[in-house]
Amino acid sequence: MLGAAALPVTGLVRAQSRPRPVALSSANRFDGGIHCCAKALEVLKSGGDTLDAVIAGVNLVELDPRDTSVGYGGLPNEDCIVELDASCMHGPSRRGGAVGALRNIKTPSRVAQKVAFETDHMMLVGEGALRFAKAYGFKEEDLLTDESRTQWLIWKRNLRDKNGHSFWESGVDAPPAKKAAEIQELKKLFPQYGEEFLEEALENAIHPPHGTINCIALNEKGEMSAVTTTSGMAFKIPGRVGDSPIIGGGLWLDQDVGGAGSTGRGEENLRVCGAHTIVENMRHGMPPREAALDALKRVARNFDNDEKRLAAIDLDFYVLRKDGEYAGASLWGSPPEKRFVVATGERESHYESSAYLLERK
Ligand code: SD4
Repeated sequence: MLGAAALPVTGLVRAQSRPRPVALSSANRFDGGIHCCAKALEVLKSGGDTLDAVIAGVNLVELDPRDTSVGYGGLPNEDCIVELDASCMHGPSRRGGAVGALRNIKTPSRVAQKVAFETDHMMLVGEGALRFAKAYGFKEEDLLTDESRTQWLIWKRNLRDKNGHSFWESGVDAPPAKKAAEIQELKKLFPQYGEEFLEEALENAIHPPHGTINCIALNEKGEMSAVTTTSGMAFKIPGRVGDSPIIGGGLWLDQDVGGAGSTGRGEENLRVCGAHTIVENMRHGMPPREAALDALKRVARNFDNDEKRLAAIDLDFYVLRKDGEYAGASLWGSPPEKRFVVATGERESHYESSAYLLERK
């Protein structure tokens, strides 16, 4: 128990008493994190395994087409194909599994769980991951929705050459469209969508969004597990994987210490090996909040602490220590306020504010 011995004294005191069950996750739109943690806690309370708990939680979000950053309905790559990434770690067995660039399967977290427990490997990608999933009976399905396909089309129409031209518009000599004119144009082209959706799609075309869900759980026996699942960066190069399926990057869990996971720009997280760094920080005595803020400081350092360059980046960590202490921490604070979700034996699924390193002026 090297890690536990390195925990601060307060952590040790709590760790020795019976820990309360805790489920922690990213917030996600449409209260995705709230539903995820409620489900995970329900499984924990009924005596289910911690990995089954977190996976049951994130499955709700993977299957919800409204969350365009995870699973079914996730925004596609630049070829208009949805490619999903997921990883999981199971504390008691110390096993882990991951899939990258997996197509046509709505629940990549479940495939990652199969990789962890049914193979001698840690990670399967692309075509091989799909064949593996099908061998285990996962159904191949189209992961695009009308909404995600339309968002891709609006992104495609906004790609231009140096002269402001796109083949995806009529009129060779059409001038670059102004945003207001573009919305009117889009309203004509997609009359089935409201202005709010089209405004969002246009914004997403200019600043491709990110999302992802990470969930970490602790049961009353002190066992822990964690999962991260995502459709990755919108309109990415086919085959691109971010941090979510990289064990140690978008997810890390050490049964002796705790777990951490991330959402946000995976490339920057990978450059600091975020989740692993945070757990190691806790092993050496940092509380969850400080452990995550330290990892974020390393991200800032990679940009010479230049806030102008960092302004283009978002990165968020979620941390749960073995004794039940937890934190969320983001590179940037408000606005909008950064939140995470937690559910415990004492309090149902609710939002809490994340700590942050930098504040937008
Ligand atoms: C990734 N962290 O693939 C994930 C999802 C994301 O911008 O937010 N991408 O990097």
